Amino acid sequence: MKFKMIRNHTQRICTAILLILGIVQIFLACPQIVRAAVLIVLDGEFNDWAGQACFSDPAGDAASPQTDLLSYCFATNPNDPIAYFMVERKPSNKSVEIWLRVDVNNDGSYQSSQDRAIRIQYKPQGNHDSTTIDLFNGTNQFLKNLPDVGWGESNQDGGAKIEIGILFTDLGISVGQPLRLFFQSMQGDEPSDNTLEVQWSPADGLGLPILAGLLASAALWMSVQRGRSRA
Ligand SMILES: [Ca+2]
Ligand SMILES: [Ca+2]
Ligand SMILES: [Ca+2]
Repeated sequence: MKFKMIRNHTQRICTAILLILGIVQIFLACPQIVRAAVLIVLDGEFNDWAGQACFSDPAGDAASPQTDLLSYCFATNPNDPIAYFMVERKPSNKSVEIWLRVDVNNDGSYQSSQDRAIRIQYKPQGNHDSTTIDLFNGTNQFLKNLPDVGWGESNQDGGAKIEIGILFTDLGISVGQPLRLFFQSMQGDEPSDNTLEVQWSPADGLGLPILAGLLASAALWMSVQRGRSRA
């Protein structure tokens, strides 16, 4: 009888260990679940956007080549309360005004005071860029200038791509909050090119805290099994 109890106890411990090892193996086999393959860095280099959520926009649907948007992406880094965005237009050495419009309260309108609009005045230069980024709310009220939150390609690099990072607090959102967004280029005072609207819940993704949570659950399960075996 005692031998059977010891055998059952050993089997439960082995099962729990296998469960923990299985969870670890799943995360090791899928490193993108644990962390982004590459962290987004605001540095004017755009290889970090490979594999992130990106959407294309048709070429030739704008009022001018320099306002013709071609793609946009969005991402977050683990444990980093910043929403990162990349927008690409046709290569050009001309300046362009692009708006990132965010439906913060996710009600299908971009015109309430909770909503946000980020104005990107992108001016590519010879070997650098001079870009100004300002924050407005949905009623077109200026909130503040956002210094050092964006980096665009220089003319030498094509003058096409810009990456920006906006603090969750500046967007007025909390982690995981669903919102809608789209990019819009301007030709003078008139919209030239609108991208498709997407819905997104900026979050840290499945990071180490979730892995730790799963391991804790496995440990708790093992502890409960131990308790049952003693009863
Ligand atoms: Ca970058
Ligand atoms: Ca376009
Ligand atoms: Ca809204």
